[in-house]
Amino acid sequence: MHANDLEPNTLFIQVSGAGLPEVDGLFVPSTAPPVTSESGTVSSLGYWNGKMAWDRADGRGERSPALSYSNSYTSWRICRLDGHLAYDITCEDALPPTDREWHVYKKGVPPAPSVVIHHFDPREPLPKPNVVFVLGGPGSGKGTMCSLAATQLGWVHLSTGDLLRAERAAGGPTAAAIERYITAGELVPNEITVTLLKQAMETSMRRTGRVNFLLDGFPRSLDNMEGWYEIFGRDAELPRMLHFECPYEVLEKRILGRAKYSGRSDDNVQSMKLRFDTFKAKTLPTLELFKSKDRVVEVDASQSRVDVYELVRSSLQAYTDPALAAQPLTERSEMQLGLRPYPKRG
Ligand code: UP5
Ligand code: MG
Repeated sequence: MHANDLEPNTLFIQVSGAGLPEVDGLFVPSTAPPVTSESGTVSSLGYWNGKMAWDRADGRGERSPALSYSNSYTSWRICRLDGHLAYDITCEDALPPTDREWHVYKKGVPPAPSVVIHHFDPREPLPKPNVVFVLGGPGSGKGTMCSLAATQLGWVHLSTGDLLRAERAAGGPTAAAIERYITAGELVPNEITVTLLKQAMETSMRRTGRVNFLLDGFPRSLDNMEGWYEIFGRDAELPRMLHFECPYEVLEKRILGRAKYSGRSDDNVQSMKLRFDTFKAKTLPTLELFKSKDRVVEVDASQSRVDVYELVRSSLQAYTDPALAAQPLTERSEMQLGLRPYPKRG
């Protein structure tokens, strides 16, 4: 590939836990001038040996780039402050691996470091996300449609219900409380939900660089909305909302259909009724607020999945990357849309 075809290197890398202060730290896109490497490859700005490369952010390293790829050894390498190699990992990955252990170079016993790639400079505040709230009764298809928009259109799907269930499964100090509220079909207190949501949005933006968010099942109450304002400020533009409208009988039928495989403690007739009551009492006032500010797109969610998805796709179109929108449906998306059967379980 010609050097001019390379995308600019805009990534940041955080190395931590090496136990070597001369290795741990933040690495920024390399500013080393173009030069011919040991394998004869001419580098370009931010690159070394045809792959992205980084310098230490504190400028204290002897070698530039300090984190780069070696063609001769087909390995990624991290230097110590004195310029000697500290860690390496043999592979041809385009970016330094973040999911495997790095080897201590030649000798020594320090632990493998944790390597995290950031899409925004971690020293700067994050950019403003572009948020669309997705509300609708239990079983209205929020999860299904948001998941399709994530796979097909590149939106980040965050379901507050899923975040709460993951937190419950992690068994932290709030797990028991979350379990009580969910099974009773009631709303989990704001401090828990809004904190999880904020963390998930930040982590996702840093790790993926994506700023288009579908927040599935939020805000479920005016109280949730207060929590939102506390994080994003009252002056920020009110997000838009997709409202999935669907009669109760259809919702009940879908939830009971899903109960056969979902394993959810609230997928039963009794919890379903309580969830729907909570939706009417707590969530509909939020919807009214958004309607009064003209921020709602109504989606008739009782239609077929294909028709509902078409409405969702067109409402998100203005903010969707056209190249992603033009992709054919994946097999999984076809299954989610009911266009292809799910594989039989063995
Ligand atoms: N299906 C989907 N679309 C279909 C269509 N068009 N035609 C035919 N079938 C369709 O869909 C449900 C089922 O219907 C699936 O089998 C699907 O294949 C089929 P799904 O996409 O799962 O619907 P969804 O709207 O996501 O339903 P869900 O049950 O997840 O909605 P809830 O709002 O009840 O659940 P959530 O996970 O958001 O919240 C659970 C609990 O967490 C809440 O009750 C509450 O206790 C707590 N919570 C909070 O306290 N605060 C929060 O902010 C969020 C949650
Ligand atoms: Mg859901």
